Amino acid sequence: MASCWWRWRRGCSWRPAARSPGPGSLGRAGLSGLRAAAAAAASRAQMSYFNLVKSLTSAFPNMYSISRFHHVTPAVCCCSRTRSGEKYTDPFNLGWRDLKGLYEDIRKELFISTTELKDMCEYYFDGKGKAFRPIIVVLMARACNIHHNNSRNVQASQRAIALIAEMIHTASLVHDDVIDDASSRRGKHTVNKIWGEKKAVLAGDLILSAASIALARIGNTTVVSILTQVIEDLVRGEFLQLGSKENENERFAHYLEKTFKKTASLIANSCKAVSVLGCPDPVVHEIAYQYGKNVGLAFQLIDDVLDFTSCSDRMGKPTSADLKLGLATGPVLFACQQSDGVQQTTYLAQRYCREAVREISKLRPSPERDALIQLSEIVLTRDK
Ligand code: GRG
Repeated sequence: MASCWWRWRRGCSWRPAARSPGPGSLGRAGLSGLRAAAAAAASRAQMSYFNLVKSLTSAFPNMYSISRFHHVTPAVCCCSRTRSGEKYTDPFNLGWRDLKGLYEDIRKELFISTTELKDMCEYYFDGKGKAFRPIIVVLMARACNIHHNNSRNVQASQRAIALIAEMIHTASLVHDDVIDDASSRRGKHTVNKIWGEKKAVLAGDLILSAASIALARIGNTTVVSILTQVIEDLVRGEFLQLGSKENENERFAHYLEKTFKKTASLIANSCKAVSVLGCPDPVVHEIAYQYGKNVGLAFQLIDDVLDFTSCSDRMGKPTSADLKLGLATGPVLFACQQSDGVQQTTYLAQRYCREAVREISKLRPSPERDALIQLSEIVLTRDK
């Protein structure tokens, strides 16, 4: 396996790819919580397989097919080989060429004179995040540009989308930590813990407004409406998370809708935005969107698995957090109607990644397209 950009950046180790994770491989911190929650949930009600199918297919008739769920084919994505025939490329190295100065440029966008507010808004733009979203965005931009007219350059407006995506993401993290009363993120105290909730909300607002100004400056109304949809989705996703479904049948659909809105929408729509800027073909826009959506869903499913299987030190934030907040994520929801929630959630993430690979493979071969394929494997094997 090629060197992973975020192991390279942050010195983290790989989780073994979940080729056939037996029950023994899951017994790490937080699993006892999973089992307890799963047992409690299972004793409350047994969601039948049929009802699960019904609830999922009715909520997302076009997005989700039950045949993707409970699938025990143990293969990860078929993405360990380069498809363009060119040298095996590391997604981070390739993407980072267009992202040099990313955080300095974001700090310029923030342009705040008040010292305290400036410190709060710049707090997470310290280079310690994975920059997962900007990397995907610039790789997608290049892949689409090459597909369209063999152009090897990322346009300034496309690079701006990478910055904007990271700013929207960060603003939502600041707000999310207030809602969850979280005390640590990325291995340090949260903004709300240091400056208090009220100021944290305002800092999140300011980052979001700076992102909106940068978006307006691009001057493309289609792109503006694509990315403002993300902001609506983030809020609606967070709102969905505040509620729960009494009806067991609706719980999984509710979880997947929340997952799309909270995490996948930003990745899907940022990918779509750069494709619109780089290529006039709506078919390409849909490929970019579908790739981002599927990778985003897989990313969040693995995030939910890591909440059970990883430890706080590695994640840089508290683990088992979802259970403590009373949130039933994939591992618990699957465990309600069969034994192995973590494994089934991982399989589901694999299915989404395979779909992402299928979509992006429709573009003309390029190192950037291969890097996006590789990135989907990194999503599955990341350990933080
Ligand atoms: C629009 C400002 C605004 C708020 C909307 C609070 C809220 C309402 C939305 C929250 C959305 C949210 C925080 C989703 C979590 C997504 C997620 C998986 C975050 C973790 O991403 P990583 O692992 O984090 O990429 P790093 O720290 O590496 O950036």
